[in-house]
Amino acid sequence: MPSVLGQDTRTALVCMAYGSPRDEATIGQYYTHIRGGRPPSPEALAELVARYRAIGGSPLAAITGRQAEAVGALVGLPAFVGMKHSPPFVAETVAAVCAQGYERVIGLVMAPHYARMSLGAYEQSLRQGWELGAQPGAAGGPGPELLFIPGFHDHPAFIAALRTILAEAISERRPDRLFFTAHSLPARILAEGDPYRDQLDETCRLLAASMELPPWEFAFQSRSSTGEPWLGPDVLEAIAASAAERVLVCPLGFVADHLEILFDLDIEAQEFARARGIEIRRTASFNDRPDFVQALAEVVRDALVGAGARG
Ligand code: FEC
Repeated sequence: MPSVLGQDTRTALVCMAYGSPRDEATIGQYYTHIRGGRPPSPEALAELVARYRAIGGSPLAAITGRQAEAVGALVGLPAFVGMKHSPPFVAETVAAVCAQGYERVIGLVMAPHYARMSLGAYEQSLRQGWELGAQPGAAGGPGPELLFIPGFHDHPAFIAALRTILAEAISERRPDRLFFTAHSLPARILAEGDPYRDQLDETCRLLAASMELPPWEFAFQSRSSTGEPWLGPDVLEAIAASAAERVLVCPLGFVADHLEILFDLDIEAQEFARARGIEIRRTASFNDRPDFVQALAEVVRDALVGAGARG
């Protein structure tokens, strides 16, 4: 594939994703990291182990690696991977990249929508790693410039890629109701003025404005039990309330196959639907589809052009 930027040897691309346990033995460690260092109860851990077992382990790490490699090749930048909750951790990756003498490090999260708890936390880890790796003397210079991409929920190339996977699923069999979904978060983020909910609405609005859709609504999925209210409506409750018989779910908050897709939608939602005589299908995950990789390349290119214009 031709590079959209030409070869740039001074800039490195760090692609970031949620992370997943390497094997069953590391699920406890991973879960503890997600919970900010607090180990889960034995019951909660057993329940998570059962979910990973049901999907045969998560493909997320392998897919993120392929996405990073493909975007890097397209934009002509060396690409590295850093994970939020499992090795290689974002901060460690960035520290190592900074110490290699690059003049600029660009951080791209494999998640379209900005929430302080999600993209904001990736940015923090990125900055921690940058501060470690850009210490005077680490690379013999002042350290690289850091450029963080705060999502791509309204980027025209991302909207176009979504349009393609939706058109594919709708033409295969027209649903009588379409549900857009994204990961739920604690409801308190709304009072804190977090942009997450508005960005999700904006993605749906842009899609609806650019193609003819079946009747649709937005719902959240994959909420955790943390003892506080999470954003709703939950997708399963919304599906049941809709009385639809043929449902299509488009999880537009996610860009790869992982536990929240392969278990929450493909196993849990399917069982829920079967018990009620509802047919549920979902749109294909982007993974390393060429149209999505092309969209990510455009996101990176635009960020570099914007940084050039500002600098
Ligand atoms: O396939 C895999 O191995 C990883 C699947 C996975 C993805 C993912 C994405 C997001 N999460 C987000 C927020 C939270 C908050 C909590 C939370 C908890 C979990 C648990 C697992 C898990 N998440 Fe996740 N998330 C994935 C997996 N997530 C496993 C722990 C068990 C459970 O609660 O189900 C609650 C933390 C707490 O307990 O304190 C909050 C957000 C995303 C989407 C953005 C992104 O990808 O970074 C937001 C994939």
